[in-house]
Amino acid sequence: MNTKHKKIAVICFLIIMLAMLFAVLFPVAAKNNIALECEIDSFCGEAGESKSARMLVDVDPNYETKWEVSDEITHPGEPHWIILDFGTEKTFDSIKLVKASQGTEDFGKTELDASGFRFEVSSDKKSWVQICEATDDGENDIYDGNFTPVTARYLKLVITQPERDENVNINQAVRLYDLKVYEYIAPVEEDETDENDLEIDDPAVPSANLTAPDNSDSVLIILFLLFAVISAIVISRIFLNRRSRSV
Ligand SMILES: [Ca+2]
Repeated sequence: MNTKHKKIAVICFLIIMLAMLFAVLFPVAAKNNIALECEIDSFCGEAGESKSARMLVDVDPNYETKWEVSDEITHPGEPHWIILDFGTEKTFDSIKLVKASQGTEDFGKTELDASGFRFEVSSDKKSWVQICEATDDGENDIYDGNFTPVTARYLKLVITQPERDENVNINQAVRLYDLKVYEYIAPVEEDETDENDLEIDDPAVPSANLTAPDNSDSVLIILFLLFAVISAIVISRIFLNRRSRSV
């Protein structure tokens, strides 16, 4: 392999590595988790202060804290539930729920993973609209829910199957380590038409008018890739120049 081929190989390698790095970093940077700013409006119970409802939506990158509840006294025969309050109406389009087996204390215990649950939204806590539901979801240790953007103040999680075993008592303990709710950001180019569409009477009802594809992600990815190519060329030149001097 001559010097020219080595140079091309180094550039290709650096482009791939930088593109992979941006691909990992980009989704994190692009999404706003509004659950971090919410208040816990109400919940069915909690297994002590160290496993409080707040632990479901705290800053917990390594999944070290959990909300756990197994209260059969307050709601016998009824599902566990929790309601988040965003303070004002927010528009969001995806949810990420981290179950027991991904958490530090229960790591690998897939039998403890909640397998049935649903999410509902409301702006008055009287009229609720279901936005997504999971049934027999025991094989997934993390649940990713994507749906048509909804605008609402309250988000309710109802657990219908607290563990992987479908025959387990509905009041059996449920352990959930993290819940993220990602805010929907409307495309910039959607101006006058979208403003009119957003004036809906009941913001809790999913609106088909808010489903326009978001092209901003593609533009940013292209910019990142261009930056990766330029960075790779610069780095490879420095690297090869140093090698040629040393030789
Ligand atoms: Ca947590």
